[in-house]
Amino acid sequence: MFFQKEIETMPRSKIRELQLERLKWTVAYCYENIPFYHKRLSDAGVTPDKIKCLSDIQYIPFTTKADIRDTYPFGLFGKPLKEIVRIHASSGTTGKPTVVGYTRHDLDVWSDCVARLCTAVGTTDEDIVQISFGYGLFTGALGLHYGLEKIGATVVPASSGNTQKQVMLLKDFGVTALVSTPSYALYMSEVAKEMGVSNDELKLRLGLFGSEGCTPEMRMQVEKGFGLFATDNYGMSELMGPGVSGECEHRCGLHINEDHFLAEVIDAQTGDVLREGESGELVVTTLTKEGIPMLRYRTKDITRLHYEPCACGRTFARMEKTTGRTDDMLKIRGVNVFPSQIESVLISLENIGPHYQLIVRREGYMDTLEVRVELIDSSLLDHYGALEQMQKTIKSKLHTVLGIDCKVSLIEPKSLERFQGKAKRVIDLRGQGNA
Ligand code: DLL
Repeated sequence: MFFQKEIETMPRSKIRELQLERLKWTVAYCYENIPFYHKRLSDAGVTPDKIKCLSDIQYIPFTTKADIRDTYPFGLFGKPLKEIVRIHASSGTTGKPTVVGYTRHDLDVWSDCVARLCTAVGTTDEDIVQISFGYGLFTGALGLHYGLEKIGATVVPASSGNTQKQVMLLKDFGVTALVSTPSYALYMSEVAKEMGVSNDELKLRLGLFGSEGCTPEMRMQVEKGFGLFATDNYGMSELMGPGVSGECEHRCGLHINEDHFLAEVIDAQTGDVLREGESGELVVTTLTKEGIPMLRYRTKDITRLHYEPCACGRTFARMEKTTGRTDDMLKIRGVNVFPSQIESVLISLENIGPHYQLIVRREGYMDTLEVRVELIDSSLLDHYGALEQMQKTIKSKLHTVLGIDCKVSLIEPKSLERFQGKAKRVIDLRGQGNA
C-alpha cells in the first residue's frame, strides 16, 4: 500500500533529477540564510553555483552534532522564530540538548513522510494505534502521531510509562498497532503476561518500532511476545525525527524518503564516499527543510545502501537495518565489539532471556567485558553443573564471534532494568577511577 504512490515509485532518473534540483535549492538556502553555513561553505570554496550534478555534493563539508551544539540553541535555523511553529530537542548524554525547529511546511512534509512509512507496512484508517513513546521534546511521539492522523488511523497518545495501564488500554481499546521502541514492546509483553492478559485477548497485529537498533533475533522475540508483525522505521531529530526511512511489508531494508533526503555512506575514518552495498557511516543531506536544513550530516549510524527496486514497487533507495553507531562501538583490548553482535549470539541460545547488560571495566591496564544475561528459569540457579556448562557454551560462542574472552554472568529472571524508551544496555565504567 502507498500513501503517495506517484512519488514513491518514481523512476530513478526522475528521483535523481528532483534531488539535484532540491540540493541546489538547499545549498543556496543555507548559504544565503544561515551565517554558519555561509562561512563553512565559503571556507571550503563552495558557492551555490558550484553544485552542477549530484556528485558535486562531495565538495560540501560535513556537518556534525558538535556544530549544532556550538550554535545552541537556534544558530542553525534558516528562518526567524516567527516562522518556526515547533521546537524539538534530543537529550544529549552530556550538556545541552540538540535543538531543532520546524516551519509549518516542515511539519507538513514530516507528517507525509511518516504517513508513507506507516502505510507501507499496512497501517490504515481502520487501525487503532497506541503511541507509547514519551510525548515531549523527543520527536518520536508527535512525529508518529501526526503521520498516523494523516492517514486517518485512530491514535491513542498513551505516552510511555505506567506499563500496566498501557496493557489495559491495549486490551480495552482493541488496539491493533503499537508504536514504541522494540525494547519497550518486549517489556510491555512481559507485563501483559504477568497481568494474565493473553495475546488472544488483544487485537495487536502490527508493531511500528523504531528509535533504537534491534537485531533480527531480538525482533523475533518481540514478535513472539505480542504475536504481531514487527516493522522498523528510522530517523533522528537532527534530520526530522521518525520519517527518514521505513520498511515496507517485505522488510528487506528501510526505504529512504529520497525526495526529502539525499543519503550517502562514507568511510567513518577517511570521510571517503563508499559505493553501493559497502558498509559505513550514513551521511544525510535534507532537501526540503526550512527550519533547520542539514548539509551532509554525519549520523554516526552504520548501514549499507541499495538502489535496486523493491518487490513492493518502491524505487526509493533502501538502507539496511543499522548494525550500530560508530560511537556504540566498544574497543576492548584493541578489538572492535558491537553490542549488536553480542545480542545476536545471546538471543539465539536457549534458556536465557532477551534481557542483557554489558559492563566494561578497566582492571589495571586491561579492559574486561562482563556479559550479564537473565535466565528464563530461575531454578537453574540451583544446578551448579548445568549453570557452569551454559556459561561455558555462551563464553565460547561469544569468543568465536568477537574474538575476545569475556566473563558471562547468568542472573535471576527479571533482575535487569527494563526500559520505557531507548534501551541502555552498555555500562562503560572505564575512565571512572578504580572501576
Ligand atoms: O529516535 C527518531 C525516531 C523516533 C525514529 C521514533 C524512529 C522512531 P533521536 O532521539 O534523535 O531520534 O535518535 C536518533 O536513534 O541516530 C539512531 O542511532 C537511533 N535510531 C533511530 N531509529 C532507529 C532504528 C529518534 N530504526 C538515533 N534502528 C539514530 C536503529 C535507530 N537505530
